[in-house]
Amino acid sequence: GVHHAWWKEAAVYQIYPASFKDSNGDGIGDIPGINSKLDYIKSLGVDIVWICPCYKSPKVDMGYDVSDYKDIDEQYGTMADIDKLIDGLHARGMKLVMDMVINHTSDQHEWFKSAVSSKDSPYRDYYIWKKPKISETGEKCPPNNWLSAFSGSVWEYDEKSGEYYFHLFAKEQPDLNWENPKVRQEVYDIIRFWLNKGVDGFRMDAINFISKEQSYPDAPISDPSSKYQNGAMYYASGPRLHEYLSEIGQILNQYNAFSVGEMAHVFDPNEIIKVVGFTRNELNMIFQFELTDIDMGPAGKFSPKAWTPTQFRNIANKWQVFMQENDGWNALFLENHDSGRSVSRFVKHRPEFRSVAAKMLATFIGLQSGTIFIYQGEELGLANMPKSWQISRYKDLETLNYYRQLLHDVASQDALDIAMGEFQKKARDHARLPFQWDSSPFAGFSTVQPWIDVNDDYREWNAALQVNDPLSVFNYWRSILDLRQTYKDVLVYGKFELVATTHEDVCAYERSFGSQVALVVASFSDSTVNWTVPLNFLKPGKWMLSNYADGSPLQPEMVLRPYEAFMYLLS
Ligand code: TEU
Ligand code: CA
Repeated sequence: GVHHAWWKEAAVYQIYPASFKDSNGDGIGDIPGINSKLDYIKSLGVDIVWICPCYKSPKVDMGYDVSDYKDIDEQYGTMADIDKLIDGLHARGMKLVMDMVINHTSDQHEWFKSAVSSKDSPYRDYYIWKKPKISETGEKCPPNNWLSAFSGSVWEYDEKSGEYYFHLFAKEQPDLNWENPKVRQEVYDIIRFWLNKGVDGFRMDAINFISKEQSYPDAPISDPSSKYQNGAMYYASGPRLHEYLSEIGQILNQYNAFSVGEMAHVFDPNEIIKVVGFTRNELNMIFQFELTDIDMGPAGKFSPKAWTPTQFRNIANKWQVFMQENDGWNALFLENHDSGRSVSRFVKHRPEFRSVAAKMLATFIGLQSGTIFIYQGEELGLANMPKSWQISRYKDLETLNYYRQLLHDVASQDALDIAMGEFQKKARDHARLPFQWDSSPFAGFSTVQPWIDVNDDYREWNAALQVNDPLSVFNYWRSILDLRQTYKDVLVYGKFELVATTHEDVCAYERSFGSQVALVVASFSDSTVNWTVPLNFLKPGKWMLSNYADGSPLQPEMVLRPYEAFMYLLS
């Protein structure tokens, strides 16, 4: 049978500190703000809170560029505020998970400042340095052709030493050299520091990138229109990844800590199971992005791709079956701080169905096998910024660098329009708009204009309206988390099996444990569809959940309403 573990039964709530709640009227969310909302978080029924980075940082990448791992950025608060957060969560029976950003540091970290000051610095080797490649015409070129996640080369030239340093993300985020055992000891020391403080575990940022192929070969040309190419095959699951993860896993095990790794650009299940296999002792689970990358084309995040609900459910099915057959574990999510909102991405834009569609997506993802992650505002069905918002209202460097690159390449108006259409779906800013607490000015997030604009719809879509409305998206998510706790055997540990459907827009699956069977149905269609229920489900059952006030009774031939979703418990 499936191994039991406390972290398999948990539901996680992700907080983006800058955008959750501002306590001191500077327009930026902060830790005291989070501390003032713990009862709200508890009322949703989650067990773990994961906060995005709030360490000292120049915030070129919103805190994913850390300049001091053992201190809190003053914009977000103090160490005492973090202690309060830990205590406040523990007092309510919840845990705190912090974001560990250890693939790279900020260029303002003391290590890098020293490393860049001289080739003889004891910290030089904490980072990755290479001599230029000399072109046929005698010019200095980057050592290879890899593309950075935020556009341009992964190599930045340092005049002083005549060498390049390596950065997978922004040039202000130099990658650490994990080949250096001293770097690993420093990182492990940071991990222990936070565990000793009482933190319960980590979300490990970009963790699969820590081991690079040491020959740094050129990547094959996958995008002929670009000067730089995707080199993921040489760093996304590098030669020493599992050695390093085992070292980390050992520390985490000593503390019985929670771990979820971010593992982008890897889709091979045989690579992923090495990280999350139950007996491997590397990480509890990872975020893999095959499902949520479904609308991304071959040229990267902002290249378009058409997709169908059938493909969507088949990808989900693939990972469900794989993990249960190989003793692994899934991290279930549709949103995070790096993407657009699920109601604006995975269903059509039909404002009249926004609430049912948000609940349908919650049903689809929330009752699968795995640990469920909810991103702040997802529990309210929050949506992307309106399409009428111009590029000048976007803030994130990923979008802006991409846009500038297009302008620099003198892209056609068509190409710019296509890019804008993709930003409207997938830009990271959508998820980073201020949390919508109530209908007061600035959505109750702050008393002043926040660092990023509040979405236009905050008077109709906010927490205050939803917490007391039994039919709200918020209370629907509550029911899902509640069902997962009440029916742990079947909904946490039970078997997953896709149910064959006669309609391409319908996703149906069953979870089962012994004679207990849960049937979950989710329609991705914005019109009514006919669905023939397989015979084996036509037995006495208990209706448990529906996103329409009058849940449909199970019958041989069903007419599912737009985005209808429900769960039945059969026995
Ligand atoms: O993201 C890592 C990552 O792989 C990115 O390519 C991510 O997929 C991209 O942001 C998608 O738009 C992590 C963090 O989640 C992200 O916020 C950071 O910017 C990044 O690491 C660098 O630390
Ligand atoms: Ca503040």
